[in-house]
Amino acid sequence: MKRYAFCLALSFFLSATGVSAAEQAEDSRKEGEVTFNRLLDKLTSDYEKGLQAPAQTSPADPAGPDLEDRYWITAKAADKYERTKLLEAGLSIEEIRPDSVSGVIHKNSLPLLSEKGFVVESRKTLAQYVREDMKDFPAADSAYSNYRESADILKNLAAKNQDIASLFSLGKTIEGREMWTLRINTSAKGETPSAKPGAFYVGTHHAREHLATEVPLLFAVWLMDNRNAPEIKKYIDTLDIYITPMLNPDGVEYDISTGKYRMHRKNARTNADKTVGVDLNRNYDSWWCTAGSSSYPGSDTYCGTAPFSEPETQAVKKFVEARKNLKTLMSYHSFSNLILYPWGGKDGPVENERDRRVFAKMGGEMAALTGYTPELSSDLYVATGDTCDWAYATSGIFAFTTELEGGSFYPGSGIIAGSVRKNVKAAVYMLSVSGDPYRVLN
Ligand code: 0X9
Ligand code: ZN
Repeated sequence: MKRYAFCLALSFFLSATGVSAAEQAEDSRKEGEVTFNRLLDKLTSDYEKGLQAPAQTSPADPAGPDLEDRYWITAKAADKYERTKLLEAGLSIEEIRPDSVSGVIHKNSLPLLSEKGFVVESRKTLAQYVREDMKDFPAADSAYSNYRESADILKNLAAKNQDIASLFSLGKTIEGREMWTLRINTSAKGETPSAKPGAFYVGTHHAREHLATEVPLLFAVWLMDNRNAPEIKKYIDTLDIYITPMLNPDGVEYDISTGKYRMHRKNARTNADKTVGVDLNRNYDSWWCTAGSSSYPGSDTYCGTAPFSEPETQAVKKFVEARKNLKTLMSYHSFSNLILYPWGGKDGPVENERDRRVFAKMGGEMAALTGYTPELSSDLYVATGDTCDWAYATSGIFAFTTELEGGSFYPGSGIIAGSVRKNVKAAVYMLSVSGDPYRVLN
């Protein structure tokens, strides 16, 4: 089928029958069973409860000294080159405007900014930022899944769909948590290899980007709900699908464990200087620890002591290298409404002309389905050591980063349902091309 015709069919399916097909099937489900629409309903009602409970949404005390040591700053930056330099100075860039950016920086890195001539327009400690700017706090965000809840949903899906789904772990984190992965394949189970073309969805490299767990997790639920719909069944029958909603469970739990958000981005590694965490999206072996990455352990963009020094990135390496059948990868982050594709660590697109066209085409289609903007990663800023550059460079995988919406790390649970619905469409599109991504050029 021609791409255009396929997209029309897909969007008709999702809007007219697809997403709502689960609603129609809902009545026949047993009470207590986890389904996509029940989860979305719960999210909506939890959000409403949260809004009605001022004690839960009103500002709380900051989470301790950790938030006093780091700043939310706005600095002048006119282009991607200046943004890259700011990343190298240890700023994690979270908001980009035409001539400035905002993000998080450790107090020890602030002198470096002035040494390098950067103009800091405003700054406040994260404790102040939490008090003044955050819309929500963990109690009111109970709709988001913590480690145990996300694991329970995946276990439930695997148990209820044993003929096509299985659960395994990519490996253990530093604190011994599992990186649970739902595999959907009609013949192979667990870690057994498969010759079918593969698609890999991975969430939450960055701890505080909690929406990036919900999207792949609820996509897994949606897929299982719709497993018998012909438009979906054909992908389930022919592909090898992997969904790891929470790659960084230690970081996630560290971020929420005090009952107040800690704005933690990295994993839970205790560094030599006692600071916490390595930026997992700077730890892959792709021009490691050069542009857009910091070698200062306290920095939010700290690259670690070596490429793949961390169990989480090691696990992805082992997983990807053992599966030559993988064709596509989606890594979920938040919050800039973007669909990004390589290169990210080098200033320019991938060299192979055919691949470049596939990236642009797939990025454009997924952007149209989500309402996000497609962009070459390095046009945002050059940052080395990310997942997608590595996956494409070493295995030729068409690897994308989705920067979900939200406008903040903690946009509240009201954002989840809408974000999941639009990203399910893009995720299904990725399935539709995973058989042979080069077909998008026909
Ligand atoms: O900087 C990152 O790791 C990602 N943004 S986030 O705000 N979620 O931290 C974007 C990665 C895009 N990749 C490159 N530009 N290399
Ligand atoms: Zn991120």
